[in-house]
Amino acid sequence: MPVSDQKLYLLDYGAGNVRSLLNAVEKLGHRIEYIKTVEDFAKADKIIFPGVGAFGYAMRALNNSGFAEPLKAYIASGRPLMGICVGMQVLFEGSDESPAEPGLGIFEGRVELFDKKLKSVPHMGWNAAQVVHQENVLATAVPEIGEDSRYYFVHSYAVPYTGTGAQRGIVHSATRYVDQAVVSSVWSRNVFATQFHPEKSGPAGLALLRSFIEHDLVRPQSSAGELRMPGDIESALTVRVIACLDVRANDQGDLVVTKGDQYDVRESADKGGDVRNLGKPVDLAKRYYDEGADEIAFLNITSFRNLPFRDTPMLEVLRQASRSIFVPLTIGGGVRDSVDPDGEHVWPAVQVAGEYFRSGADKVSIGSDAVYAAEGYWQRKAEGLEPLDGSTAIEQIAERYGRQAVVISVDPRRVYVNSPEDASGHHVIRTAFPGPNGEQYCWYQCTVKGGREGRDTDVRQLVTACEALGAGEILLNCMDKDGTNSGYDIELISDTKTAVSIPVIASSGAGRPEHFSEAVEKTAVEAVLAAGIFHRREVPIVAVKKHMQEQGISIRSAEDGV
Ligand code: 1PR
Repeated sequence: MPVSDQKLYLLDYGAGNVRSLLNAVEKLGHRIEYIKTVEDFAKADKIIFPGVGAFGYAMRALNNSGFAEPLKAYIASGRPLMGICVGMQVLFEGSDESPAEPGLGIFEGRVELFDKKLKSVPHMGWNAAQVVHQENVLATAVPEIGEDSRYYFVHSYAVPYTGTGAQRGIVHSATRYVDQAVVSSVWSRNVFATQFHPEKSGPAGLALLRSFIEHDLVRPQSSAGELRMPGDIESALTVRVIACLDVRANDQGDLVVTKGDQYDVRESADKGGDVRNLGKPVDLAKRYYDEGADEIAFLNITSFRNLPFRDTPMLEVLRQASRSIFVPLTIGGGVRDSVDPDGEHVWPAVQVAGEYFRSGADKVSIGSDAVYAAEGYWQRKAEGLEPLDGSTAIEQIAERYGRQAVVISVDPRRVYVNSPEDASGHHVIRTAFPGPNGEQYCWYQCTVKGGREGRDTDVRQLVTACEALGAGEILLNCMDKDGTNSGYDIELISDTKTAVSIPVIASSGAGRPEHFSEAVEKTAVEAVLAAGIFHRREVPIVAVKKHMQEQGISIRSAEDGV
């Protein structure tokens, strides 16, 4: 059947962002329809089954919609299915994530929580999918999965790779995350499924999706045999390089990418005092994708002034950007419970986040509201109450869309003190960069509303509370360093990195390629972010990656990104 005539369907159980996948399929020149009723299974020639969020949520949704049995029957019929992420996990018997909820049981085995002892969880970033068959029969069958390619993974649970027993007939590739080897793709007859997200894996991921859509990925019979042992699977996780775009309306009302010096985004009075304009958000983001950025972040920096999902130009930016950018997109700004200007309508933060996800975001970042949430968390603890009461945006968004979708954007500034006793109980560090009066210590004060208001909360209190509430990642800015080009605040980053077990993104102050490698080598952060030097074309992303590679830091190569 000509590819153009085939009926390609998407099995969406309403978990979250399928926009990225739709965009990727459209980019490849194909149309995809939603499975809306049980009858649609009979019409489908091929099904893509993406998954976002929790295992239990996915299984309940499949069962409640009556789709679980038709899906099994579809698979038994021999027609092709591609599962993605949780869409792969539910093919197994069950998961630690939701022990009460059995999986579809197509494959033997269970999904288990990563062991957090030696590494950050979730496993988030670009890693290799290493074909496990000894004779490599399968490597040539899906040429798009190459040993050198990197794919975007984001998950806290995985099927441990053993290379024995039932895995012989089904495992296609495995991936190492520090001390653990896990299954990264399965391939059994007409079912091909990946733990990683092809739709977010740049050109390498799009090539794999194209292969599924345009060819028949049916596993060759001859492929049973010995598999590589877990110890042979090498670690290949890369450090992510993220381009960040601070977006706001300028004085003419147009949305522009701006960039401040220590959060002040206006030109000096003698230059007119206008909001600095460094380019158009979608154009700039596309440029960074083409140049090999591993992730793009948009921060809607004046969203505390108005309701973000009334902010249709910003949503339009996201929609347009997500049509041509196939790496993860984060959006921040205004993710909080909001009241309509008429004072009648309350819009819960989870709804604001939902609007961002539907417009193409993969993650939302929460700034001010995270500080208030952390303050509430510590208050409840102090009062002997249950600190996790489900009331915060972090808990609600993590529950609905998965914790990997919740990034905490931290906007701290240094408060210098002469001794730890002067810090009113806040977590202090001894600094190698003394304060203006020779103070040897400092604590990091959290701010809200774009740095306009300081709070009586320190960064350590914020990040530990947010991790407990369900956040998946920390975007660690620093107001003292922002826009200075003088390098990251290594003291802040090191201190924060040791306080949490979720990934940390170093941000603020990058001015030279050496600053990126310094942050990785000294603090072991999972990702490095910059804004100004990329916008002003002072240092291109490839130069940063080339330098990091020369320093022996694992990065996603330019060929994979461009
Ligand atoms: O509080 O949830 O509504 O979110 C508002 C978001 O907007 C927060 O994430 C906050 O960081 C951001 N924001 C608010 N005001 C500003 C400002 O600059 N006036 N931007 C602002 C903060 C910091 C970084 C920046 C890095 C790297 N920008 O995102 O990109 O510091 O810069 P550099 O490489 O040039 O040094 P909410």
